[in-house]
Amino acid sequence: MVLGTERDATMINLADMDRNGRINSIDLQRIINRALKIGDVNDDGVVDSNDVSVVTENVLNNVYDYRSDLNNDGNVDAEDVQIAINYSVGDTITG
Ligand SMILES: [Ca+2]
Ligand SMILES: [Ca+2]
Ligand SMILES: [Ca+2]
Repeated sequence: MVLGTERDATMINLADMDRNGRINSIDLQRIINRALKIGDVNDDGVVDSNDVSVVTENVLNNVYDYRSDLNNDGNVDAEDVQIAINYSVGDTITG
């Protein structure tokens, strides 16, 4: 008898964020992003196109907002917009 097998399967299911049957660094990154709400610039609990808009506006208006500085390089620029897009695409966070 192997204890925890069913639970392990559930955990694997939960951790496989992109549902490709494997747990790798992409899944890990998504879990971390979700846990830390990286990319949730407007703090509404979801990472979506609204967050991309906020980052884009900050870039256009030369506003430095630490939440918009997604790569933590001290600038809010096109790179952060790209990161926001990457986080928002294909990731449906529903609470
Ligand atoms: Ca995966
Ligand atoms: Ca948001
Ligand atoms: Ca940045």
